[in-house]
Amino acid sequence: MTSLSTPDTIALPQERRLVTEIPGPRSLAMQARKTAAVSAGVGVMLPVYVERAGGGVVIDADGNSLIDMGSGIAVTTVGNANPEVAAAVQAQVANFTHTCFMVTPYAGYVEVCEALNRLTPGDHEKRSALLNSGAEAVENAVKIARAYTKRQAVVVLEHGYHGRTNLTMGMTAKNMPYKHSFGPFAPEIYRVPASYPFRDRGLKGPEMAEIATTRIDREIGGGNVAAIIIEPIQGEGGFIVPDPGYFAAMADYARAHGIVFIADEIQSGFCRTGSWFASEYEGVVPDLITTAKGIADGMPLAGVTGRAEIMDAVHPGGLGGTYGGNPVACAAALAAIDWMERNDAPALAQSIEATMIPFLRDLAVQFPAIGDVRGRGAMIAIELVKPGTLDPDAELAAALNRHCHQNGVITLTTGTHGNVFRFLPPLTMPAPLLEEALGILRQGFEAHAS
Ligand code: PLZ
Repeated sequence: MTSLSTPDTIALPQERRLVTEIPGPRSLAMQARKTAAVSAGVGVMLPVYVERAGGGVVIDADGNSLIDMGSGIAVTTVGNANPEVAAAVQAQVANFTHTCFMVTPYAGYVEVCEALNRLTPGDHEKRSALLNSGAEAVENAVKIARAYTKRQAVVVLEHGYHGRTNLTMGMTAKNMPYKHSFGPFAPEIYRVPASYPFRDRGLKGPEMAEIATTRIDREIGGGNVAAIIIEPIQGEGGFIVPDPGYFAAMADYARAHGIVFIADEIQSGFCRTGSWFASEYEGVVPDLITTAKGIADGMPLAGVTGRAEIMDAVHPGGLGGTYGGNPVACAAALAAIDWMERNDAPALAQSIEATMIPFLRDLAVQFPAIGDVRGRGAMIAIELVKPGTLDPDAELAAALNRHCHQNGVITLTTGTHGNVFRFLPPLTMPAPLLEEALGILRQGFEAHAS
């Protein structure tokens, strides 16, 4: 088994190396203990038990070194156990682990809020609040929007994903596995069409926005809506990049009706898409923005950031939680953000896109099962269909996923129909490893696709 040396003293070899079947015997033994100890409701996609990770690799209990094309679902953007983040966490954890910011505060929380206010789109005056998870950030954004507007309705999109708590589960589109048998859901949630260029039969972004806003006018009334909340690139829905103009038109509609426009950038934010925030691609300045995932390299941290007058509309004490903005998570975030700024993280994501998109387009010419190639930066996907149709091919996505896993590449599927194969490499992925992962994907197509 790999010896556990500290990440800042010995870099992990950046290689794909398989020494057992995937999963290997040690992982399988642990998976048997998992089945006996952990609720069956908590699923595991690939039961390799991790011992170390960094750069572009994950090393398991059997000594296999796998290429990481998932970043723990878009979280370890600056590299798993990034040495600078690890050092900041170690220093903080040795000083103090917790006080509760609402009881006796500390500078790290304020500094993360200052960074969020500075880095998010728009140069207006902003405020932030820190929470523990993406779902909690979305819940708080809705609370804030309702307090500010004194309205109740919340508008979300088809294919949207916002979390697994009761409110955010209701805001999420997909039944299985997120909602099935877990109702009743919170009231006053309304779903309108998204822009999904591959499936909109030629309808353009502004036309899809017209359909969505007409629906809001007719069925809810714009004046009753507290918030419209949209992922600028839909993540769990299938890495759906809206057609140009859709996102901006929805923001314009919100502004015209006094509705708080919230961008859920939990998956697309923090340089993942080749800019700091994906809202920037349409020049949209959201009223509020939710962040999590990439903000702190895996330490649990999330934020809501937005216009000062909206964020300050909540009564004092109305926002908070025991752990929100935990000092160790804040230290990680400050180190991760500093790394992103010094290493021009948006450019790193763009260079991943520059490698992946041409490769996948080329693959799509060879394999017509690839109906669509899309995404930005290091958030890239292919949508798989029965050739020549729009019929989703979830079986092929599952077969390719298995192929990649068995050959030492950690990949993920996504999408309302489970037929989207997605890539979320860390920005520290060495170029040769990225090429190697793509080569294994090609072999998967050769073995499984027509
Ligand atoms: N909003 C846009 O992508 C989390 C979900 C994984 P939490 N996406 C990964 C799973 O199956 O639970 C997500 C997101 C967007 C909100 C969330 C929720 O963030 O930190 O998982 O609560």
